[in-house]
Amino acid sequence: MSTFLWGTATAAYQIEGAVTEDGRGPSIWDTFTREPGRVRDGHTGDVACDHYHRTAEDIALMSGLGVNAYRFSISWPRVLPAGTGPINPRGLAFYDRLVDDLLAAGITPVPTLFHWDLPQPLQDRGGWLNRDTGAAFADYATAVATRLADRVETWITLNEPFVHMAFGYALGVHAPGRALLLDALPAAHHQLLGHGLATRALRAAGAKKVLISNNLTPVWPASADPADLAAADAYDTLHNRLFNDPVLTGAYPDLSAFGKDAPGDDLDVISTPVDGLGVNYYNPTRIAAPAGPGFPFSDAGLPGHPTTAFGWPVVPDGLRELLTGLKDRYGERLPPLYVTENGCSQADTVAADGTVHDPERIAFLDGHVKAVQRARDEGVDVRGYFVWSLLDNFEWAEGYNQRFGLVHVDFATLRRTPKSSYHWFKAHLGQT
Ligand code: GBH
Repeated sequence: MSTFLWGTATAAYQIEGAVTEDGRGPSIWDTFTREPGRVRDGHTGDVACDHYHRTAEDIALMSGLGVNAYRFSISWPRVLPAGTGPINPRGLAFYDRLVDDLLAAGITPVPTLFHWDLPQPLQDRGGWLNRDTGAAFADYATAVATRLADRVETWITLNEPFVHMAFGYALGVHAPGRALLLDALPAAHHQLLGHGLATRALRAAGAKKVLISNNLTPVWPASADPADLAAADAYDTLHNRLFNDPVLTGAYPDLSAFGKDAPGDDLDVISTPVDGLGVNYYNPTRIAAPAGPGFPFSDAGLPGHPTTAFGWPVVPDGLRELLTGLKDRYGERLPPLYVTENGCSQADTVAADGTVHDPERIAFLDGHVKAVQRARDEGVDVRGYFVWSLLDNFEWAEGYNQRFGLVHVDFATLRRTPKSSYHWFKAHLGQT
């Protein structure tokens, strides 16, 4: 039996800063954050947590926490500033050192190749609406794995292609800020194609395990009314099945509720076997019949539960339901599961005595870790759990206004302060 991975997760644009250093090229988030009105308070990732210059301190924080794994993302525009073409040696060297330093600290590196920071030159050619981006992604995967796969065993291709498609291309609330509604669907297919091509490229370069991390949600119909049931089924198709079925079964779900034909090509590449499925879980979603034109469903909200600072409902058993539901749906085709993100934002402040007291986060993590254990008791093969996040960081359209870290960051001084949840998690790991 392999060791259960207990870790923390971060993403490059959310923590690194140093956006013009050592030859890094611009990403779509550098562009988006400069457009007025896109991000709350006009915040950008220019400095973020300054992790690029504080990796030693951040690795020490993880050593102190006692985790055995770290999920981070590699910035494509640091490695390939133009998106394709020549490698930027200084960009790749940063991750090479990071991997060495993690291994020296006894922490297994688990890199994600794409966590939403597409090189801007590729967006100028359509980004994920352009099928060539899939091939470019595979070349980038080759460049990184050729350098790191001698030491990195487990790789994640994409982070949450659903959220990137929905927020970035359908609704326009994330970079690249396109609001194409259902015409965003090609961004799903090309991300999936990129995932499949990159999976093959990673293996060819020596990667042992390849995962994709999908943001998944249990879908709860608002009532037993057939219109609500049909809407819930449509939402489940779009949010969960669109990015799981092609990878795990080689077939798209029926998209007729969206008035679309599913793509018929590339499924052999997309369904290249993976060694695990990354599951990012935040909350269930309650769905009702559409309230107007546009999408064949509407979000009914989920009252009656505690909420995070973001207003998201806290439903720990939703994670058990999600994990067991995957086993029920995919059966023998389901690879081992890794919870690659789970966590909550809270309005954390440093008290006069220098401590950060976050009992709601402790309750959140305790409830969700127990839910994972219940799923394992019910026979689901779960092999890892990563807290989102190690540090408070740049929370996309919310800027620095939502704090998800086990470690508080004062964004004026960049001072790190472990929260009480950090001490709780450390003690909890000691018992597992
Ligand atoms: C992840 O996305 C990202 O991978 C990560 O970068 C990010 O920082 C982190 O989570 C925290 O946001 O409207 O109440 O039903 C999470 C995607 C999409 C999950 C919105 C929760 C809606 C909650 N999220 N979703 S609700």
